[in-house]
Amino acid sequence: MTPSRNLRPRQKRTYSSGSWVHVGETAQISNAVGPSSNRSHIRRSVSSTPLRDTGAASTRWNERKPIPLSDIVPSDIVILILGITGSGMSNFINKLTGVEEERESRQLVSCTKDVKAYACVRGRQRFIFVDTPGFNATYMSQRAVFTKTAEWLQSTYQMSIKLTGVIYMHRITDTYESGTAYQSFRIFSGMCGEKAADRVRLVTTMWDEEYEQPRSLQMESRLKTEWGSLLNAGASYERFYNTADSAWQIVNGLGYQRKALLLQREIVDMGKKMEETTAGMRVPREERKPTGFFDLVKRLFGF
Ligand SMILES: Nc1nc2c(ncn2[C@@H]2O[C@H](COP(=O)(O)OP(=O)(O)OP(=O)(O)O)[C@@H](O)[C@H]2O)c(=O)[nH]1
Ligand SMILES: [Mg+2]
Repeated sequence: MTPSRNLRPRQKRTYSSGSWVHVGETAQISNAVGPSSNRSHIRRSVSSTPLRDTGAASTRWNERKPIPLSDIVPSDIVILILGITGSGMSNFINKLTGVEEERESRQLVSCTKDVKAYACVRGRQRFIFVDTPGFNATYMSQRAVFTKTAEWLQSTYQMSIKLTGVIYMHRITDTYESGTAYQSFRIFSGMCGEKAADRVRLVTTMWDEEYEQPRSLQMESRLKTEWGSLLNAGASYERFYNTADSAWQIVNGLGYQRKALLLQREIVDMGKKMEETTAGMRVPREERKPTGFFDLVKRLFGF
């Protein structure tokens, strides 16, 4: 992340979005979605047909709280969101749910520090959006971010929960030269594998500010080349326009199908250690991360 990252004041807004669900309150919304203690799941045929957009549901709980892993059930549509710090992962979930994540303050450093799942109901379907720390998080090494994400993926797969989508975000205004973007994408594609590529959406953000700017179009075509391996395997590329409709269009396009990622199969089915997996072998060896204020200033301003 560069210090010039565009940080805008957060405003409470009402979006066309799904409703929030608190743990234990899910049963009040629909019989189709129940808490782990009452797992009467929706039975539906698995298909890749895009979801029909059922429109907005009013926000019932104007608060955003993560739900525990144990509350996720196989009938949920689970979507994991990955990317580099500041690419817009949390903001994307804000737009889907209509509720802003709690944030200590406007910061130059990365905000999301853990893998956190948020539940939201739209129509009669419960969606779980999983926010993650950026691959180049300020206080965490790439290995630590990878390990946290891999542990979450391992646990959910062991609970028979498969992902409907994996969204990888990149700001169209960011450069690709830093090496971080290249490395992060390599780790990401190693996590997904070719067999699950059709579950992947490669999303560029900031199009509300950059619409049809020549430099963005140039970056877009560069990214499509950089991301060619996954796109050729069946992943799709999408633009995000920073609205609820744009976010839901991307999510609905994923349909209902669920698949295991390569990383999950490698760890759970093949018994590999995390560092022996395709993605794990692409994670650089542990580097020291800034721990104190002076470390952080040095990192941000390069002295
Ligand atoms: N205009 C605009 N701003 C965006 C967009 N995506 C993200 N932002 C802003 O960019 C900043 C960083 O976005 P976040 O969603 O918090 O970043 P993140 O990917 O979660 O990264 P972490 O800080 O590591 O958690 C916030 O101020 C967002 O409001 C977008 O598509 N358009
Ligand atoms: Mg975040």
